[in-house]
Amino acid sequence: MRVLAINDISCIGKCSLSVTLPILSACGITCDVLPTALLSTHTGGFTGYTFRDLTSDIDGILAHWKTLGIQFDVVYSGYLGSETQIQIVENIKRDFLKQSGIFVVDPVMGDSGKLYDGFNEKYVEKMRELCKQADYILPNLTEACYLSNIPYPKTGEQARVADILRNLQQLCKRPIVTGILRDKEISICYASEFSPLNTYVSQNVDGFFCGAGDVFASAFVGALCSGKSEEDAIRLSADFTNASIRRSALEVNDKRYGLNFEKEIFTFLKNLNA
Ligand code: PXL
Repeated sequence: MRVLAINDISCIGKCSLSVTLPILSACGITCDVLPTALLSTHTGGFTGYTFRDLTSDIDGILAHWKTLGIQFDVVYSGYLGSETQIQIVENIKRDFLKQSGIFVVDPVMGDSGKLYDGFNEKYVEKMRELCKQADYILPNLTEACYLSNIPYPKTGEQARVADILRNLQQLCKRPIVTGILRDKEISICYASEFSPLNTYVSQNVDGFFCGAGDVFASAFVGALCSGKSEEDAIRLSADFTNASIRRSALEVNDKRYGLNFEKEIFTFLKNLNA
């Protein structure tokens, strides 16, 4: 089983490839990487970070891979720095994903109702095109609202989850929307083969952690690659993410530094292999 993870390297802050590599390796899966950008930290809450766009390296990397005849079982894309990089990922899916392979898109663009630094509506439009190529998309609620053209819920309002999923299904058959808050609960809502609206509920822990979406998505890919059904993969990766958040709420003072997911890997693997 060979996964290609396309994502940035944020040197500090435990997100993107820094999260995906250890989680997939722990699952016993080969994780090859295509770094999209090199940042001194991620962009969530830090100021003054450096950002090196690696687009100009990618053509040469892909040309070399072609000479090796490499093909992937899974392509999983995350943070992409530009519309050009979205196009490159579409081409990678076409050229390097096995016929029976799985394409997972985490449309990393924003959180808490807002787009991250450097993204705009044109980028969202291009991301919709990429989502159309995907087998699974894993937006958080903010990204789901942007992709589905439904306003992000105001304080006290509930998210229009059924509408959001219906609109997302016009892009991709299997949307999985994370981070839907209701009272003391946080849910993942998804459209499956069996029903247009399924919900997996966890207890919410106050505080926003950067990289939680990457922990969830990486574990989801790891579980799928371990032969789990979509439903089981969602449950296992949600439990792992939730346990990591719970631990970090006690251990991490500055939430920008990401989740202490490392010590939860053992339990995740035990559940994965139960
Ligand atoms: O975890 C999402 C993410 C990934 N990569 C970069 C980010 C963020 C979120 O802020 O800034 C560079």
